[in-house]
This record gives sequence, C-alpha cells and structure tokens, in this order.
Amino acid sequence: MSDSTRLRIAIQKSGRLSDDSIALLKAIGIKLQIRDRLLIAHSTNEPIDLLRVRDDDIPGLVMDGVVDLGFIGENELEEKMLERQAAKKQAAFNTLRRLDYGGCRLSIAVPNEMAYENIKSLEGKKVATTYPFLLERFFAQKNVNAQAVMLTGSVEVAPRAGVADAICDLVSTGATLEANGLCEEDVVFNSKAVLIQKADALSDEKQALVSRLLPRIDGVIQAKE
Ligand code: PRT
Ligand code: ZN
Repeated sequence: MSDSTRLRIAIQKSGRLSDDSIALLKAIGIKLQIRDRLLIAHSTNEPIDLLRVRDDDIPGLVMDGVVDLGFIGENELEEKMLERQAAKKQAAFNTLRRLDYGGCRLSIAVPNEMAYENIKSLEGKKVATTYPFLLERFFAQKNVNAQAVMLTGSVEVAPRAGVADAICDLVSTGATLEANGLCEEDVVFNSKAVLIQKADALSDEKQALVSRLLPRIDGVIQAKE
C-alpha cells in the first residue's frame, strides 16, 4: 500500500489537462519525477504523490475518497456527479479553486441544413453526446422532449452517420464543428479546469499542506492575469 501520510492528487495522465496541471504544480514549487509509463509520480520535495489516470476516473476517485485532491474539467465533474447521484452513490466533494485553463463549452450543434429556431426545434429528436446527464438536465430545464444518445467518441459524425439528428459536444475554437458541417446553437454548460478536494476531512498535516499550496496557486494565476 502507498504511504497514507502523503497527499494524493489525481491528475489526467495524458490529454488536454495534463500539461497545464503539471505546469501549475511545478509553478507552485512542487518538484516532480514523472516517468511516462507509471501510474504514480512522487514529489521529491513535498509529501505529495500524483495518481495519473484517465480524466473520466478522477471525479469518482475524489468522491470515493481514494485520493485527496484532483484536477478535473467541470464538464466531466458535473456529469459524473449527476451520474452518481442517479445511482445513489456518494457524490460529495469541495471545489478549492477554479483554474485558468481547460476552458471550453458543452454545446448543442445541428447540421447546417437543419432548420433550427430554438431548443424546441429538437422536440422528438435524437442528440448524440458523451454527456447524457448534463444534456438531459438541460432538456428537462427547457421542457423539451428529446433523447440523449450516448457515444463515447466520434460524436461529431453522428448526424452524417444517421445515428442522431444533432450533437451535444465540447467546443473550444469551433473548428471541429465547422469541419463537420455543424452549426453551434445552444450552450449547455461552460467549463474550466478545477481543483477539487474529497468531502471527508484530511489529517491535520495534509490540510496544513493544502492550506500552504492554495495561496501559491492564487499567486500563479494572478501573475498571469
Ligand atoms: O484519455 P482521457 O479520457 O484522459 O482524455 P479524454 O480524451 O477524455 O479528454 P481530453 O484530453 O480530450 O479532454 C480533457 C478535458 O479538456 C475535457 O473534459 C474538457 O474539460 C477540456 N477541454 C477543453 C476539451 C476541449 N477544450 C476540447 N476542445 N476537451 C475536448 N475538446 C474536444 C472536443 O470534444 C471536440 O472533439 O476538441 C474538439 C473540439 O475542439 P475545437 O477547438 O475544434 O472546437
Ligand atoms: Zn476522458
């Protein structure tokens, strides 16, 4: 077993949040020894271990108390929270900081040739997405009867493939939508990366360490503004 006195932080192993999360940890003075293949990375100057996993696993690891902290996109965090609430699983956590990277929006997009006035235009339609809980909550709020169709990848080709009428996917520049003949219509959720902490109290030593790190994070973010 790992040393339980060391602060455990879950971080995306490889993807859009990895480099910025590592850069932030380094910028606040945490020295890290990362070996590409390994699940665990140790800090050489602070009692901190990184658990390097897929981003999909990070909300659950924090909510189950397996790790103390996690860096995660709010889109993934909110989706997993809704999924776990529906399954009556522990879904509590604390957000420590909203960060200055990982910005994107979860948006509904429809084929350019589709007549779209407002969200009601999706009544009775199928919408492909990797975020069915966020999308269904949006439909419920807007009083629209549409069906979320779960796809874990290639969401942007679903309308052309005849799998769905529209999509609901993450957008940053909009280039992917444009390349696939899709037009962004409604924003379902705005997202950034956040640093979260498990709901159960940390040991005094770990909490003291977290309290020492947070002002440094604030300093790094302010310096960039
Ligand atoms: O392997 P693992 O499961 O860890 O990674 P992943 O493939 O699930 O996630 P990854 O690395 O792609 O994204 C991680 C997180 O980055 C997301 O959950 C968001 O919080 C954030 N993020 C920010 C984005 C984007 N911007 C983004 N543009 N995640 C995905 N995209 C994709 C989007 O799905 C679409 O395919 O980029 C494409 C659109 O980009 P534009 O610029 O063409 O609009
Ligand atoms: Zn993922």
